[in-house]
Amino acid sequence: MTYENPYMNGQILPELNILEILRQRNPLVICITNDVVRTFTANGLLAIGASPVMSECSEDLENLIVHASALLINIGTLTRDKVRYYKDAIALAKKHEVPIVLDPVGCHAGAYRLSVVLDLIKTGAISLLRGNQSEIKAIYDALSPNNQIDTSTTGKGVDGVQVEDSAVMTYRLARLINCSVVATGEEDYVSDGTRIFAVPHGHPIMTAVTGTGCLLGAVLAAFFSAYQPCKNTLSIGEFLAYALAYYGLAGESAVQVSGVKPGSFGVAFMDSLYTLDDTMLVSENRIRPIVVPDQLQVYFVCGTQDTGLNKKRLLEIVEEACRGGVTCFQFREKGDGTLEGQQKLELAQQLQHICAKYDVLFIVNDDVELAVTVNADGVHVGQDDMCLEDVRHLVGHKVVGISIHSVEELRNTDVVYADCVGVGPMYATSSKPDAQEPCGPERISELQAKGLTLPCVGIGGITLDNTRVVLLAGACGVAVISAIAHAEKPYEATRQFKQLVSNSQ
Ligand code: TZP
Ligand code: MG
Repeated sequence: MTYENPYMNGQILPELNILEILRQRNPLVICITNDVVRTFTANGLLAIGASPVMSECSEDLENLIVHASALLINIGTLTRDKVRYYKDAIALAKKHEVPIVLDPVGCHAGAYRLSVVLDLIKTGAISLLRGNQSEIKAIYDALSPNNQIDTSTTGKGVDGVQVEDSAVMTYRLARLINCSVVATGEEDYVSDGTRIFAVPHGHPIMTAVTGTGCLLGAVLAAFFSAYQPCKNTLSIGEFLAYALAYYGLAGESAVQVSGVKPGSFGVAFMDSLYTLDDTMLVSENRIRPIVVPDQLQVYFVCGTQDTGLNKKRLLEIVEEACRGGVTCFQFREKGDGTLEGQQKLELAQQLQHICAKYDVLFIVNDDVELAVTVNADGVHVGQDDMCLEDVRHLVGHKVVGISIHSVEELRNTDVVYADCVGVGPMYATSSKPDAQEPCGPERISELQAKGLTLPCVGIGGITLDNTRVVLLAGACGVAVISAIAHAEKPYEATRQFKQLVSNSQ
């Protein structure tokens, strides 16, 4: 295997046994799928250790659904009768709390297909939407007509949307329809509406064997049954990223046996799905965490030092801020009288719970151990804290943020281990007693001119009045403490920040 993930070299890898759990559970996956791929899908599910059942009518499904771990709906060979059946199936799965994976095959190619897919999504019962990037784009464009990802500059059609665009689109669609989204292509993207991960797709020969995309939908459905035991270590997004990594790796190892020959590959692929194990999945480590600008639009930072050491008030403010539309929250508990140990941990969990409810990224300041213990979405460190390489090794695929104040600091920072940057203080601030001299928004442009490409936020003395200037200087969002924490109405203040940042992009 030649793939190198620059983020992760030498990482201390978690002990995961996803494939073992999956195989032990032998989940029953009910497949309502297309005429072309039935056999391939059934064999593929058997190879990964799942149990396939193809079902073709509601009466039959009603009996089967009670035993099911997941339901796959793949609209590949659509007929008018089937649409009725899909809807019945969704209602049944919903009633029995069975996760549903929808594969919107070809919905970018025909208006009728697209309308059917949109109807099924509208039920609000889909747990995961899995399509290729063109299909995902068609759905995104249909649901978000004023917010299309601009591909005109890339000179490519729908099959060639830019990498970054696909990640953004996957994230936005997941939030829009409130379910996880997987967009496959040369690189696959997955988002649960909070986190985003990129995973290499495997080998190009996979696209020459019909059914490999459709089987992936079924495989992802099977993986749902293994999530519950992993949920304290992995977010659903990261868990699904492991499923994609497994599938891609199986493709790569199969080619080594079969060579680039579609017929032999199909057979070798089944064998690889069957034999690949957790040790290989974890050690090959194909997963790359991604942070996109959208996630940093309004970044609220707070701890009890900002609420007169009042824990209850902090929880209220964070809930208001989440409701008002912050995209990211950083728990920064620092200074005289602030909480430590068990009390800090419990507060972190309460805050995390609030953030999860609103799909807001939950980041812990400085305390890498706490971030790992509570399984936060990420950690943010300063120049004087633990070095970035060590942070990355400890937190795996979590978001890693770093504070950078100057070009000199940028030179001394191993940015390859970070996902996003806080630049500041932009202006004078009373929230950080040891803050350096304000550097002004120009510092962001300066750092970018010196090669900083990671998404960054301006922090320090941010108000509604200076937000635009900070964005114009190159920030994709603003990080604030007092302008929200000390606002008379934190909800209203957040809404105003959100509106301002959204309108400026
Ligand atoms: N880092 C640089 S300035 C700052 C931090 C944590 C404080 C920002 O607080 P405020 O109230 O938004 O100025
Ligand atoms: Mg720090």
